[in-house]
Order: sequence, then C-alpha cells, then structure tokens
Amino acid sequence: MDSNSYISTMKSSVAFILFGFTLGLFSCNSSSTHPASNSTTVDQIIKFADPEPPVKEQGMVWIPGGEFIMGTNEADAYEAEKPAVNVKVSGFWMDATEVTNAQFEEFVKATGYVTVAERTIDWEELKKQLPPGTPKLDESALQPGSLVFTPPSQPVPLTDISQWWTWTPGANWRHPEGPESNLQGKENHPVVHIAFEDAEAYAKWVGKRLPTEFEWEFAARGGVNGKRFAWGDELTPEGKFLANTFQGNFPNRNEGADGYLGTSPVSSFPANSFGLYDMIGNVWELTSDWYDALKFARIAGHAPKLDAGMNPCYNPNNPYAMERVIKGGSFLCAPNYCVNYRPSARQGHAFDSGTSNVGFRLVKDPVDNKLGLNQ
Ligand SMILES: [Ca+2]
Ligand SMILES: [Ca+2]
Repeated sequence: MDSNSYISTMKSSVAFILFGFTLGLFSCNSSSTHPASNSTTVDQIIKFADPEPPVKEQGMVWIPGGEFIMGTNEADAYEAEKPAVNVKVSGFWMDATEVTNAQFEEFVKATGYVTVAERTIDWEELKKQLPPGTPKLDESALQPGSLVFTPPSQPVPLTDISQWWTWTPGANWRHPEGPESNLQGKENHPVVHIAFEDAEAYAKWVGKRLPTEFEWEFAARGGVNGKRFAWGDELTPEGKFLANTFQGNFPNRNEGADGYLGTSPVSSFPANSFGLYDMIGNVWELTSDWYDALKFARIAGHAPKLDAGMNPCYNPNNPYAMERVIKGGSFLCAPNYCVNYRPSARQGHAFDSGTSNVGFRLVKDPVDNKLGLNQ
C-alpha cells in the first residue's frame, strides 16, 4: 500500500463521530477528578544533562535534558499515565510557542501544501480503521472537512462525544470554525485542524521535528519533578489562571474566566521556567510517538513489552485506529471533564485527523548531541 495515500486519506475519527461510536477518540473520562494527593518527591529538582549551545535558535528555547520522573502514581490520574517511570532525554531546542496560523501560512504560501482536512476522503482507506462491516458513509460525509467543537445548549451525557464534536465540511486551518469562519485577528493563534502528516510536512520545511512524548513532558515540567501541574500543585494559585483551559460546565457552559472561550494568542499566559508558553492548555500538541495506553506499564515491567513488528498502538477504547500521542490539554479541558491540563496527561489522537483543539510545536537537535539519550 502506498504509505502517502494511507496517511492522507483515512479519517477514522470522522466515522466514529458520524456513526455515534462514543468511546475512544477523546478518551476523556468524566469520572476522573483532580489527583487527591501531593506526590511531590524528595528529589524535586532535575539534574540537567546538557549545557546550552553557544549559538541560539530563533524562536526556540534550550531544554537541557536530564533524567526525570515521567507519568504519575497519583490515584486519580488516568491509567495510561501510570506508573511513574524514570526517563532520560538529551538536551534539545524547542519552539517557545505553538506554531501559529501566520507561521503555517508562510509554509503554505511557499510550498502550496494542501492539508489533510482540505482533501477528499477515500472510503476504501477509511474503512480499514473501522470495525468490519461498517456501512459506507454517504458521499457528502466524505467531502473535505474536519471536526469542530460545537457546544450544546444544555448539559449532555459526557459519554457521547458526538454531542459536542461535529464533522464540518469546509472546516480546515484557514476556516477553523467552519467554512464561514476565517483567520482574521487570529494570525497569532495556534494553527489547528492539523493532522500528523501536515505537522511533519511543516517540520521538514523549517528543518525541525516533532518532539517525542518524553521530550515534551520533560519540557512541560520545567525542571521540577512530581508536581501535579506544570507550575505547582494548584490549578489556579491565588486565583490566577496560568493556562487557557475551560471554566464552567463542559461542554455547554463555557464561562471563559481565563479570558478566552476558544484558542488564545500564543504566549497570552506566563511561560514556564524554561521559557515555554502554553505547554498546558490552548491547544493539545502532537508528538512523534504512537499511542500505547500501556506504555509506562511496559517500561515498568507490569505489562508485556511490544516486540518488533507488533502494532505500536494500543487503546482499548479505540482498537481500530492508529493514534499518535498528544499532550498538554486544550481550551476544552474542564474540571468536570478531561482534566488533562497536567504534564503527565496523554491521549491518543487519530493520526489522520485534525480537530479545532489540536495543534503542535517543534523541536530541533543541537549540532552536538553529547549524551545521545534520545535513541
Ligand atoms: Ca479558556
Ligand atoms: Ca498547548
């Protein structure tokens, strides 16, 4: 099979919404709440591995790498975040902000690139990620488009994501809320409706790459182990909002107490100690890793390791989809649903789809990668 057509044409998330498959795509669990205990460890400060290279990278900050505690043992965290494991990463450069609409537009103007959301869907490819026997979608549903958050007017069951995600023909990065919307005034907002393939194409153009899941979490933790949130142990210390998340009652009542109902201009909230903005909230960020719900359990020896040639993806809630790990939560993460505005939070995201709350930022290796720990 041609790998490009495989990647570019399948949109399993679309069918999951249209057919009302309510498990998996966004495997947020409404039963999960804030972790109950402070898990701050004695060894809080991470010993950094690599000094900053002398030549800086424009728009990027140096992440010094080191050995850190990834994931969590907190009782109320999602199972896919457990157990906490020791992980090492080498130093790397990382974009200070999520990639913006203006930056992505430069890429499209220079290359003529057409994103996955702007292409017609091939049913023959799509059905391979769906349960056997799934009936063919109507042609109208196979037109270019993407998933847009469409809040209901009333509280709805939190087990049915089709209540707030709508397959929207004509929605793409240029039209984030649907064909009638545009980017006017949103030039400095994060680009959305980006599938993995789109992010990789942009990365190749700028000479960078997507971060691994390990690198992303190291960077989000800002050099301190064991904190529940990227900035400490409280979501809103002294009442201050430190990230663009969702206040109110998800999905119907978005109070916007942090100043934003949707995406916000990048760097609207304080940077972490490395100088990174919006690692938590605003939009989820793609990583280069396939999603395996048992990843940390396998590292810890609590689950069998995956042998070479085995499917790298495992998500019991979405067994037919190939998913990449996304990190950091978004403007749609609320205390009553999702709760993914934490460094250890991770989700699977269909590799062939974008949505209105997923974007990305990139990293770059230093010329001299001394420790070579990212292998
Ligand atoms: Ca908000
Ligand atoms: Ca983010």
